[in-house]
Amino acid sequence: MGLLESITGPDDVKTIDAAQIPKLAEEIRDFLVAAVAKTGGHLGPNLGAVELTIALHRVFNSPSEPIVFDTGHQAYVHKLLTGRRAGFAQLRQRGGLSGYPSRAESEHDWVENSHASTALSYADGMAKAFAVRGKKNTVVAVVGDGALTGGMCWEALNNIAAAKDRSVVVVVNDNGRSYSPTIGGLAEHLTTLRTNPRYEKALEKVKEVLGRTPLVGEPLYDALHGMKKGLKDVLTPQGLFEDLGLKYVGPIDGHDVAAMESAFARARRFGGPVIVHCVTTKGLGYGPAENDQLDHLHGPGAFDPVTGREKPKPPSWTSTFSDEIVQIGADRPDIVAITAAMLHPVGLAAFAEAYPQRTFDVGIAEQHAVTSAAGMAMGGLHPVFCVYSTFLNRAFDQMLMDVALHRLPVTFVLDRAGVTGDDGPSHNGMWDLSILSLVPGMKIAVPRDGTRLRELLHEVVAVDDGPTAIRFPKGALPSEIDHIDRIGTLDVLRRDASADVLLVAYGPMGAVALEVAQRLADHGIASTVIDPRWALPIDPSLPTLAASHSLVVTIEDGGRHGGAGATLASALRDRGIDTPLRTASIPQRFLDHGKRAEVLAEIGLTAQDIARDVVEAVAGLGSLDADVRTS
Ligand SMILES: Cc1ncc(C[n+]2csc(CCOP(=O)(O)OP(=O)(O)O)c2C)c(N)n1
Repeated sequence: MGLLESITGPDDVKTIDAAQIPKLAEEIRDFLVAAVAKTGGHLGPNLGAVELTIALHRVFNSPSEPIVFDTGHQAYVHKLLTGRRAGFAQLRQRGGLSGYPSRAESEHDWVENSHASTALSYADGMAKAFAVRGKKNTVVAVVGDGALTGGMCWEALNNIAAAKDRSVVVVVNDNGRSYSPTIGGLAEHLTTLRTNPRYEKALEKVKEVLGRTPLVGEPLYDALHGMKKGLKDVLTPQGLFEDLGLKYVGPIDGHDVAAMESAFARARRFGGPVIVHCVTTKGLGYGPAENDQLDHLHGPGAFDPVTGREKPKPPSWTSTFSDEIVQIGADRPDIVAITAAMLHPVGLAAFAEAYPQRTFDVGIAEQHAVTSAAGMAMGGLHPVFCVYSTFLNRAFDQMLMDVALHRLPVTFVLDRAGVTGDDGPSHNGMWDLSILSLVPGMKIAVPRDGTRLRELLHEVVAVDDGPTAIRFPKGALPSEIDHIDRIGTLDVLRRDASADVLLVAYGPMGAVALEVAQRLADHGIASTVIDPRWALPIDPSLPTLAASHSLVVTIEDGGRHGGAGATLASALRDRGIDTPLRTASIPQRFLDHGKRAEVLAEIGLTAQDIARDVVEAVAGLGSLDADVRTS
């Protein structure tokens, strides 16, 4: 039996002989590569955190000493060490193991996340709770150098540093990367701490002599640390963490379990707030992930474990956006692009290559990105902020007050809008239509296919008197659907004679609506199918059309409350139009992970379910013949 197989929980990790740890680490890496190659998931971040997680579980007593992983994408090793190895066969599959920490899965997962830069605040709160309840438990927060660029971390550090008697150990897992290399002054500061040439040279010498890294507390460690500190103070006079009032230990080799155990144990004994700075290599131990400058193996789909390559992908929404924004950039020198640490995933790499001076990676800082965009717009530019729909939630107030109140021309490009599925509840882009609809003056474009994405992208960036948004889902482009007519800004996709039902389909739900229309036709119900192209503003011809049908059915890949359908319903009511309106949309609840199609089927957002619902509704209206009413 392998070592990994023998581990059923953290107690087993603690009893493994130190000499056996490298073997355990190797088994974990082999296991992770094989498992993630089959299911897809986060690879590079986990391969880099193997020793760090082993060391954490050897020192701290989870779950009474909570270990909170920031973002949670690097918690696979933690899952393996807390008895969830078998679940990896169904990682991110319906009913299987979640791709992030999950409270339902284990008492060792205190929080379930995926949105970055929260761990330190959770840890601060837990430490306060322990203190109020008279307990002394240490709380550990593990945060990457990427996540540390998020503002919440600094709000939390400000609090954590204030209480000298609350035991919070902040472990910085510094691999110099987010997806791409981590940007900004903080990243440079960490680099300075980690790569002082004289210190590095001395460390190498000491390692040669000792045959290992010196341990915290040993004279050689202290000598080296003192030397580094002296040099560091010259290079970075502010001594960032220590000036904040936080004890700083490091940098520690984040692949040396003994060194980390010693540092963690010391931090724990200290009993107050401590930063332990561990330097790791993302993807360590698996060539394709280690030498992965573009970070393809940060979070791949299924891939070939020999080459590290995924199957070639057909043109996607993201790649189509990527091509078009480069074209637009050529004609519009005022267009600038902003990403919150996701240059490649949001399709901005080509734009950055073509116009490096007009591309800004702001770190994992969505709120800052939006207000900074407002500033750029004030300065005469047209910023395009490209972000996953789910992460826009972070920046609602900035969008509302800093952009919209000032009527600034900022465009929000929302990738991964709608049900994304396998990344679980927090990754679904099901809130954007609701929050965007609340913003006065916001114009929201919803393309149904690649042609409409290109067309509407030109239209949104042409708006110069207020904010615009364009949303599209994850994955491959759907088949193109041509319109048969255009009324105002609306595309008519199908028009039956004497239509009773008006199907209003937002974005890619156009294809679903056409299938619904066909099913209705099979039941003798005539319909009109339109794609409004814009969720807001509502084209004046839409209420008129609604008034001439007996039932309006809206179909959208977004949350029900305040979504496109709800917004249209209230617009109709405001105009005194009382045509009944039904909304096919995502119910306002957190959706378990699974394939997109499985999730859509579960919530009834399929042509079959919608058609059944419409047939019943039409029968209820009593407007059609008896055959339909009783069918
Ligand atoms: C609010 C938010 N924005 C963006 C992301 C997307 N994201 C996931 S992991 C990641 C990089 C994290 O970098 P780091 O914390 O250094 O961890 P590493 O993957 O390098 O181990 C980003 C940007 C996110 N999870 N949350």
